[in-house]
Formats: sequence, C-alpha cells, structure tokens
Amino acid sequence: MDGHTYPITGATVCTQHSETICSQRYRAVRAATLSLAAPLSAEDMVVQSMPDASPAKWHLGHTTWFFETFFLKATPGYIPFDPQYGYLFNSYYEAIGSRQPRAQRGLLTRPPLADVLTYRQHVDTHMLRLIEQGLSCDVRDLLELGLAHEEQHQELLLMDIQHLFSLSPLAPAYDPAFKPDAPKPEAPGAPGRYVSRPGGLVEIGAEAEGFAFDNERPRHKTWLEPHAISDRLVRNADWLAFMADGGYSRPELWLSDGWATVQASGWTAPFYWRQAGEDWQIFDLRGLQPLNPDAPVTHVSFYEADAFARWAGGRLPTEAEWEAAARDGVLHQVEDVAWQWTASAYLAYPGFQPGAGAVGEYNGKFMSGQMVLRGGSAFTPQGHSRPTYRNFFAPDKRWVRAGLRLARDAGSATINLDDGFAADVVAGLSARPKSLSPKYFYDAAGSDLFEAICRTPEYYPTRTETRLLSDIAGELVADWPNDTVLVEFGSGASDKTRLLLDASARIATYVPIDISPDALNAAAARLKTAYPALSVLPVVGDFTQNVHLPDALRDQPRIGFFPGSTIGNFTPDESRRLLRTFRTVLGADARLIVGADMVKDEATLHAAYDDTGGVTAAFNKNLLTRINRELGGNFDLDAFDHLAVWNAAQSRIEMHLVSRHDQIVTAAGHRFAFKASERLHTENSHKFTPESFAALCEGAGWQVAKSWISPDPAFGIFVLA
Ligand code: SAH
Ligand code: AVI
Repeated sequence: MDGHTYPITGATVCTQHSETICSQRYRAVRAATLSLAAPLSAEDMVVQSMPDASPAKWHLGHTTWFFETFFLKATPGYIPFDPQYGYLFNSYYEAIGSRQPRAQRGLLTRPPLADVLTYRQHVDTHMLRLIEQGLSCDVRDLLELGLAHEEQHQELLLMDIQHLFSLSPLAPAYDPAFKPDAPKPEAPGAPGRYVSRPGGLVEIGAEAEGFAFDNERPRHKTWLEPHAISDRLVRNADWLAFMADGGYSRPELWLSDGWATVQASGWTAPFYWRQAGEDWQIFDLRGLQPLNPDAPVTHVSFYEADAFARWAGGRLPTEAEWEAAARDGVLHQVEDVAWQWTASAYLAYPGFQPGAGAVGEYNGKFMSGQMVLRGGSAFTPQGHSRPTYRNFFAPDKRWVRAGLRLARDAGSATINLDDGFAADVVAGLSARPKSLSPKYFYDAAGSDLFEAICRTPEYYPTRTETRLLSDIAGELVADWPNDTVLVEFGSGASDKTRLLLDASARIATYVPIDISPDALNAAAARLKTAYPALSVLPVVGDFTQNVHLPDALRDQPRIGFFPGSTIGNFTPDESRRLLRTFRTVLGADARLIVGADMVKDEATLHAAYDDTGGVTAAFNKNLLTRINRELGGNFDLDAFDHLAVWNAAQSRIEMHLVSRHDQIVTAAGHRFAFKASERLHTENSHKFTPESFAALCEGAGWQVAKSWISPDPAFGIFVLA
C-alpha cells in the first residue's frame, strides 16, 4: 500500500487489549455513525451547503475509505469494493493519490446511498476478520486512529447538518430532543469566576503511552506567567451585552483581519442567531429555539472570541494555560458544551514527529494559519476528547461548535467582567427590560439597611416570623438528634437562629452561609461569644451554588434553615432549583425549615416595601451606590425613584428603580441608555398560600412535613423533608 509501512498482521501480536475489546469498540463506533445519520433522508445526505461542509453520504464513505485504505489494501488478497471509491472518498492524502475536489463533494449523486451503505458493510466484514486474527501493537494504534478519525467525522456530520438545515426555509429539526444547550442544573447560567493561577514551569502534551494524536506530542515543559482563567464559558447574556455596547461596530476591539472579515461578511451576531422582532432565536439541531441567555455562547469565530475578550477587559487563555487549568480540575464546562478558542496558533510542539507513512498527513501539514481550540462540545462523542487534545480551525470559521472562556494577566487593572457582579451588571443593564439580581443589595451598607428595614413599623415579616418561631421553637427542635449541624442559607444577622439555639442544646455546629462577608462575620463573632460551646463555621458564598460544607461534618445529622422569606426573592423556577441545590448540600436525609410570607391585602404588602421613612427606598438605591463605587459607575441617585408594585398575576411585590428622565449612565466601562420612566427591576418578593408553597416544594422533590401559619399578618414556617 502506498506510503504505509506497518505490517497489518504479524507475529508480534499486541497483548494490551483482547481482540474482543477491539472488535466491540470497532462495531460501536461504526454503529454510532449510522445512528447519527438515521434521522436524515437520502436527499439530506447528498447536499453540500458550503465548501467547508461535507454531505453526510460523503462522511459515511470517507470514514469507510480510511479503513479500506490504511488496513485492508495492505492485507494480501483483499479486493477493493470499488476501485473508483479511492478517488471519491480520499479527503486530503497526497501520498494516496488524486481526489474529488473538496468543494465538489455535493456533486456525488452517484454512487447512491445504498451502495455507500453496502461499502460500509463490506469493509466492516473484512475489518472484523482482520481484528479477530490479532493485530500488532502498531496496527492497534492505527486502529485507534481510524476510530478516533471516525469520531471526528461524527462531530463534523452534526456540524454540517446544522449548517445545511440552517439554510433551509423550513428550519427543520434534526432531532427535536437533541441535548439542549442549557447549563447543568447545579450551576444554572452562573457567570464565570476568574481563578488565579500562579504560573511557573508546567508540562503539557500527551505522555508517550496510550492513544493520542501525533500533534499532542511530545509532552514538554513550558513557562506560564501568573494569570487568571475563568472557570466557566461566556454566556449568551454576556454576548448580548457586547452587542448592545457596539461590539460588532468598534474597530478598536478587533484584530485587523477580524475587522476586515466583520465588514466583508456583515457579521452582527453569532452564526446561528436569528432576530425575531425584539427577541433573539437560535438555530440548533432542534430547529429554531428561543435564545437562552444563561447558556454558553456557541458558534463564534476566533476573531469574535478575541474581540469579545478585549471588550471584557481580558484575553483568551493560551492552550498551555488552558491545559494546566483543566488538568488541575479548576475548570467547568470543559468537554461537554463547546470547544474553546485559545490565543495559541496551531503549531508543532518542540520535537514533534508526524505519524509514519501517509497518516503523517493527518495533522502536521495543517500547522499554518489556524488557531487551537481546547475542550470538546455537545457534538463530540463521549470519551473522544482529553485535556491534551488540540482541535484547530481557521480563525474565521463559525460553523464549529465553539465558544470561549476568558483569561487575564495577573495584576491587570482592567475591570473584571467575568467576576459575577460586573458581568451581571453589564448583562442586566443591557437587557430589555433592565434587571439585576437582588443578591447584589447586600454589601456592608445594604446589609445594615436591611436590618433597618426590619425595624420599620411597616415591615411586618421579621417581627411576625420571630414571634411564630419563638412560639414553636420547642416543637420544632423536639426530635433533633445529638450533634446536629444547623446550616442557614442567607443568615444575615443570625438573630432568628438564636431562637433555635436557645431551644436545643443538641445543635453542635452552626454553618451560616451568606453572600455578605460583613454581615456574616459580625454575626458569627456575636454568636461565638453568646454560645461558647457552639462550633460556628461561617461560609461566605452564593447559596444558589453548590456550597461545599466542611468535610469533617460529613457524617453528622444536618438541618437546613432558610427563614426570612428569602425564598420569595426567587422565581418559581429558581426556587425549585434552589431547593434541589439545598438537598444536594444537606444530603438526602436532611430536613429543611423554611420561612415564607403569605399573600395578604395589597395595602399591607405595599407599605412593607415602601415605608414612609424611606428606608426601603434607600436600600433599593444603595444598589446604584454600590455600582458607582465598585464598578466606576456614575449613577445619579436623584435621577431615579424607588417603586414597589404588587404583581397579582405572579403573586409578588416587585421593586424597581425608575428613571426620572432620558439619561446615559456609565458603569463597568460601558454606557447604558435609560429612557424617561424606564425601569430597572431589582427584586421580586413572592407571597404564597400554604397550598402554593407546598406545590412549589413538591415540584422540587421536598414534602411539607409540618407547617404553622401565624395570625395576621400571616407568615408561614414549613418543615420540609
Ligand atoms: N435570614 C435572615 C436574613 C434574611 S435577608 C433573616 O431571616 O432575617 C437575606 C440574606 O440573604 C442577606 O443576609 C443576604 O446577604 C443573603 N443573601 C441574599 N442572596 C444570597 C445568595 N444568593 N447567597 C447567599 N446569601 C444571600
Ligand atoms: C430578604 N428578603 C426576603 C426581603 C424581602 O422582603 O423580599 C428583602 C427586602 N426587600 C425589601 N424589603 C426587604
């Protein structure tokens, strides 16, 4: 066989894996390709939507050709299925011979699909026979390459079908149930956090043992400067903020080639985004879908990723930074969402040796003009990728399922878009309607203002809940076991906690969790003084995330405590997610005590959120003060009014800040336009009935075991199990 030097069968049979394992893997990979093609019609499989994409029928033929060419044609006595297929299905192997031009693969209406499927069967029969005879170690490696090659084409097949279908006026779904882009439930749409990385000498690349592509080798040392890398991918919401800030029309954000491409191609949004009136839709393998702002952005080119990173005050990570961080386990969304563009050009590692023979053309000859992507995507077959894997594409390609994560140099003074607050402010002020999470109320001043709200005559929830808790505390704690760990979510001043601590000596440990370090540390210090025998272990953090409790507490019984009707600050969907997260944090057997405010007359509700002393208004506006201080904002507090309204349809009090006139505000390095009367939605406080609350809990896998409702103004305490 041209250019191929391995003996295909031989005396030195490899003993690493049994023939059975090899043939099982061969069968599984080949069958997976066919099942990916199963939803397609014969017509779907012929058309080539652009020169970069190949028809599905060609993928089926080419992956088969690979095995026929590199294995069977080197086997004595093998008769090729059809001598012309060598021309039709060679992709780019010069050593093998001439081929159908890449851009004309869509002209191959012949051979018909049925013949290509028969070709697959023919080659499979011969391959399985060969495998069962026993393969030398080198040929085993080549077989792994053939299977990895086929898996790469499985991803290409999906990319190419998405592109083809995106051009159809019918916007067909390839598979209505295809894995959605939604983030994993344990971290729904969380913005990335920069993780500091010390730098120094690291090793990257694949070890000599085990399967890897030639371009991943050799493993070698490289130097990293101190830097930070985001643990999550950039989200659609962040991309909307970039677009709203003129991201696609500001040349200063773009590389020269990128800017030329934007102008020549008229890019204004990621590849598969479609504008539908005021909203955006995204075309994916399920057809047209509403854009999910929390999902990671996908189908952007390197040029766009690079411009976004510059806009966000960061940069793309280098491939070495990425690999070291992935190896150290600090990254989320590594292989299962989208390939991640890196700042690294696709080049040979020092000491690189292309594979022997014609397969040496597999990777090495493409090391010019392309950028490295790391990770893997929702289209990548499971187990195909690894931390050393180097994917590569030209910088203008957008049909790749690629997104990005941010990095930045240590000590860079630019505003940190990726650290939650800044990112959420930019995304929230760019959205329509404008909104921000109420969790940002609680800086030191905000926590004090909340305490002050609790002392206003109008804000009944705190007093009412406290009275009810003191009435029922004995009953609540009656059956708590020794060494109970009490975990409080959003503990604030931890005042209500004292009622439980006073009622039960069996609470050995108290873990208050709060996003506000000032409130938390002050409360923890007070409790340590007041309860010297109690172990107090404060955790600063966002309780919507999967907070990790100290390992030492793993085997102790746990009770969760979530008072204050803080649950009302979440939408029903968010509340269910939160209740599930609490289950994960607390463990399957734990109980959870929740305080929830009840629906009542509108006047009482309204007064509680718009007290005559203006404390709630000050609490609401403190958000703007915080943005001014922490994100270099220039909000004029007198240009906004506090508004509290009852939304009967959603059963919630809403707080807004209303712009008094047209104005432009700067924050986090971005400009935001407010129209007169335009609202910034800052908080929801849902109010419940005992029934609606029980239904909410049941929807999240919790049952109400016991409940008490106070006399008017009604407030409920619920024990969930
Ligand atoms: N549990 C106390 C305080 C309620 S006020 C009581 O019942 O009186 C709400 C508290 O939750 C504040 O202290 C605030 O800082 C905290 N908080 C709000 N959102 C949070 C989040 N996402 N993660 C952690 N704490 C949060
Ligand atoms: C913390 N949370 C339950 C309070 C509430 O009632 O929604 C926060 C608050 N907002 C305005 N006043 C109090």
